[in-house]
Amino acid sequence: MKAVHSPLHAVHDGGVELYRGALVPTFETPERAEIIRAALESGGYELLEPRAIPESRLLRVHEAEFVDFLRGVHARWLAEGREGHVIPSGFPARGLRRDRRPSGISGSLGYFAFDASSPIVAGTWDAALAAARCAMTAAAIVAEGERAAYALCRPPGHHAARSTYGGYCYLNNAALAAQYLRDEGCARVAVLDVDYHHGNGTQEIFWERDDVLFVSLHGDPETEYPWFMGYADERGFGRGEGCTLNLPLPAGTGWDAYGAALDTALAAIRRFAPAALVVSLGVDTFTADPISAFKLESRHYPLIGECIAALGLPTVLVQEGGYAVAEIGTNVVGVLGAFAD
Ligand code: SS9
Ligand code: ZN
Repeated sequence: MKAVHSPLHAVHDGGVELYRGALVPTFETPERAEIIRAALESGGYELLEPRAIPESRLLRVHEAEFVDFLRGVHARWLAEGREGHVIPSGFPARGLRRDRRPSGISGSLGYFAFDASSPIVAGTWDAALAAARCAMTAAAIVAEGERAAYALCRPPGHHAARSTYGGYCYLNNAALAAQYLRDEGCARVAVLDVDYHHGNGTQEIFWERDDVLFVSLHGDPETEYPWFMGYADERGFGRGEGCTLNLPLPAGTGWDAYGAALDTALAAIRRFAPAALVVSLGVDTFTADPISAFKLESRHYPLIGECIAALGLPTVLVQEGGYAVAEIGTNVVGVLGAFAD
């Protein structure tokens, strides 16, 4: 099985995030991708660099103004005499105007970001673009006839929406892969998000569409990030009504309840009868994950892979979260094994 990886991920580094009242080093580190890469190499996966897919392809999913902002914000931050990491500090909450995009840098940041856990450093744009290209390259490989391909995306993507970033995510790699498959002729595409956190960005992007099904298993947003989306009553809107399925699960969820929810998710995907599948593959459901609260063990990841592979669909697997760095390679390759040739 082909795995797409770019060394450029490493230029997105050195960030700090606001976590429980303190600025701490980000949980989302370059080491994560290096450990996954090493596990892929020892597992015999064929590692490829992404194709030079034109940036215009990003506009199939993201707003042009947002893409321009992400590309330029770090240089602007420095040009205005600020130092270090770009972190927003104020957001248009209820009662404030969200129709205005202030021209100043602090207001622009609050307008395009939705949290303070996603620093922008000098290399963030290059890494995010490389990750998006990894996902679209994996989609291209599957569109060309491979049964499955894996994109080692870093930074991750599922929290990034059409014109907002947050949750360590800047460009929505999985949504770009799903749209790529649509544009290459797949009539319907399903996105299955198994990251611990709800994929609010992917949900928003496809919210009003009936050609892309979004199904997510995640920690209950009553207590878990991103808190303001991912509830079971969110089912899509307009033509897209019924094409979003959220399965929030309580903290402490182990394999039995997880496996049952996964069966529900897979049944919905079978009913939708897509031509292809994109998996937002987070392994922060692991019991030792430092920011999550499910209780899956390493032996459960091959079972997840087998259940998903049993759909028999052409499948693009896109890396999302997973912050228990020591086991991240084992857990990811555990899922991928079910798709290996
Ligand atoms: C939880 C803070 C969470 C963002 C987590 C993003 C995960 C991406 N107290 N910060 S997969
Ligand atoms: Zn996550």
